[in-house]
Amino acid sequence: MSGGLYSMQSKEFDKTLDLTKVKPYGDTMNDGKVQLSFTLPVPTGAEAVEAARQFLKKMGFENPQVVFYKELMPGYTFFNCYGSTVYSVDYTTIYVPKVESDIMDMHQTDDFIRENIGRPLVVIGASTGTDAHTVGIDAIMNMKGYAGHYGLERYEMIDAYNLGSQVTNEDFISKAIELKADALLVSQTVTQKDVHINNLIELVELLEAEGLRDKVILSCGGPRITHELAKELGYDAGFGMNTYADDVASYIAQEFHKRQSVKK
Ligand code: B12
Repeated sequence: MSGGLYSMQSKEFDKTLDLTKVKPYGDTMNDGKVQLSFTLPVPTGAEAVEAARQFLKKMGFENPQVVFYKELMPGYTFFNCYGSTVYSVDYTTIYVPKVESDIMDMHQTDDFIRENIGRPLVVIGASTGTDAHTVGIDAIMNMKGYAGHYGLERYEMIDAYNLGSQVTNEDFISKAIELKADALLVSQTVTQKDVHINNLIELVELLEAEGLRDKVILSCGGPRITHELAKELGYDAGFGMNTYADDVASYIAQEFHKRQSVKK
């Protein structure tokens, strides 16, 4: 069951909000106002604007309006549009599997590890396979952090190793063995032709072959990664957009402690 403080506040603000039939909010509750942009492969002009309007109608928008258009190159027109959608969603039935942990800040996580584990946790991260995107894994690991959240390298009780990008699964595992890693962080940004799925599965298979899978906390992340997908692929946790180091550090610390307690 979804809801939360924000919706409660909206409910107090406007009595017409019905969480079983939620529509986008523009100027007034339930007006269904949506802004969207797209390109049509047609020459710029009145016919292009009409084509965009008809397209919006077919998508279920009432009162469609093209508010901006521009030729991108001959034969292509870009549009910014508004419309009121006729559709709604039942917010009360939404269930999204998520990583379950209490999110702590850097100092709280350091204290938690110091008190409950008593030694620094070794965490290695990389953008693996052919993926050359480093900004996501850097955001999580870099000393200077991201959006005001320090990365794992800044944590006193985490020994963080960022191996960079295009790291093969074999090299990633070798490094995990060499450093006696407690947790592995895999970043995947490119999802064309499901390259991330194959690559993520391969890592799990190689870890299993080495007898390592159960000895590490295995997490993956990226803009198109969900916790649900990660679990399906044999990972312990998956992190998507808007993740900060705090989220993953809290999870690793608490999960490590939980496993330690089970072993005792
Ligand atoms: C910068 C960029 C590049 C740079 C990368 C530079 C670098 N050093 O990283 C360069 C120019 C090299 C590049 C190359 C390519 N790119 Co590019 N790139 C981008 C771009 C513009 C931004 C990505 C980014 O940095 N985001 C910012 C970070 C902070 O966000 P994030 O990655 O989502 O990370 C956050 C979360 O996802 C999460 N997270 C991420 N990883 C992890 C890991 C763990 C463990 C955890 C816990 C959390 C976590 O935490 C982060 C912080 O909140 C995107 C488009 C876009 N606007 O997103 C395209 C984009 C990702 N690129 C794309 C493509 C296709 C490519 C190329 C294949 C293009 C080409 N044909 O050559 C190549 C890739 C080659 C390769 N072998 O990988 C596509 C991917 C499409 C797809 N679905 O697969 C995108 C979406 C552009 C597009 N719309 O087509 N790219």
